[in-house]
Amino acid sequence: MTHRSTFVVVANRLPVDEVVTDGVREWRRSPGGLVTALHPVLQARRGTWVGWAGGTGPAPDPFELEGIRLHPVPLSDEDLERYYEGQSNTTIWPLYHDAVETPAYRRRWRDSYRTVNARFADAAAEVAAEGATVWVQDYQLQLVPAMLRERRPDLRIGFFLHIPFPPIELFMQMPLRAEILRGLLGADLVGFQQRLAAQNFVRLSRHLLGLRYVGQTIEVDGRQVKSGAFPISIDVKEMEELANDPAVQARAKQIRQELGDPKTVILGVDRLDYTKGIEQRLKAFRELLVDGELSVPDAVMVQVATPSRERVEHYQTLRVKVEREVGRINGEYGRVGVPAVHYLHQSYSRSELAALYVAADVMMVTPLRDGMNLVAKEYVAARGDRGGALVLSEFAGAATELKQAFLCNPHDPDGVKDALRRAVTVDDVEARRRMRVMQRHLRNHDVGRWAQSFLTELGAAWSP
Ligand code: GDG
Repeated sequence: MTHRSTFVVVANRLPVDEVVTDGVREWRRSPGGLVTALHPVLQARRGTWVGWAGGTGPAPDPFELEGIRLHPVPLSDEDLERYYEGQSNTTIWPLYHDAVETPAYRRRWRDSYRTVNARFADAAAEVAAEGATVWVQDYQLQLVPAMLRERRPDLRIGFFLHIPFPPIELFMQMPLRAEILRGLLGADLVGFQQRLAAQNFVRLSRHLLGLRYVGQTIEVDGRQVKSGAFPISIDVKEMEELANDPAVQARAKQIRQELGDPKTVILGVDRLDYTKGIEQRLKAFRELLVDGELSVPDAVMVQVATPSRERVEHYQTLRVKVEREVGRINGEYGRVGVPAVHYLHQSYSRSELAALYVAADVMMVTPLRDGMNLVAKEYVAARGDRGGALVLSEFAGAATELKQAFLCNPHDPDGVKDALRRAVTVDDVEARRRMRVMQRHLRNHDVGRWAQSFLTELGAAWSP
């Protein structure tokens, strides 16, 4: 018989990876703020996480790992192509990010999105105990709240969107628009990263469905659906400890040496995604080299671009563009043994990332649009009292909180150049002052507090 939980998380991906050591397969918890934040609640309440385990074909049987029950949902190759790469990442992802790439719409992707969302709703309905709290995550599963309410009206349902929610004019493009909105309105609480996103959502409910709202609460079929901003964060303590680990400190020194002991190390860390503004930041760096305001080997740039969604066409095109630009900069400004841009299309361990944060004088986070951007927060947490400067796009959710960063508009090349110039030349005292203020903010707003405030607003008991 299925074990039923009073607390259930539903997300596209399970927080585990399958690893094979010496021919033996086992599951390992994958790192990440969401799972860290929810782990204590899941553990205390014998909670269940519903999600895809990776791989296609039949799903593994439900299992338990470190006190969490994991309930895999299967995806076929076709689901992966249509629901995940198609509807989720070629329709919704670009549309919700201000259509910085043109979204594509296909009937068969929508059909698959519906089918897969229903499969997740069925799984959640199966594992949730009477009156349980179910927390659905992110843009891949926007139909789940309504589908779940239909199956299980006794549940308390929360939904959190990790990416931006677009203004009415853009949202209205989507053929699935009314169904998605009704899907979200199946929740009791719909959370966003930003206040503006929550406003877009309530206005849209009036515009598209003629619903009434008071403040951030919408009335739907006699129910009250609350919405609001719950800016996500990181496990601040974990990143501080990691950055202070002697091995990480030593590695940071070694990285600087390997880079040729430059005066200024400029760093970018992103999934290779067209929303992240990687080309814009390379352009700013190149122009400062052209103008002679920066020169190699005094200043070098390290760009980690983690492989992501490699079967989606927009991502393949982006990779070509970024790599062409890196090649161009290195061709013109590198020297034998000293490239201007160290470009790394690879994945790294948490500790290697922390070492890079510690090694970097300037961190560039320049997305054209980003729900939050955790890299910006990780850099600040990793700095301790070492100073350093953060160049941050106004279009990242994080900009609302990290006001002492060097803010810029990534669409304006002169603005990015100016912010980079100021970050490179800021004096030590001023740099430390800015970093201290941002650190204080993060210590009071870590991911645990994020989860707690969402669940409290949802009316779910936080402790068992
Ligand atoms: C979505 C929203 C929102 C990156 N490369 C490696 C690696 N990373 C880690 C970073 C960071 C995470 O991945 C990326 O998080 P971001 O927030 O920067 O971006 P998205 O992936 O687009 O996340 C975003 C977030 O959801 C949470 O709500 O902030 O706006 O788009 O933690 O450190 N980690 C490892 N190796 C890598 O090579 N281990």
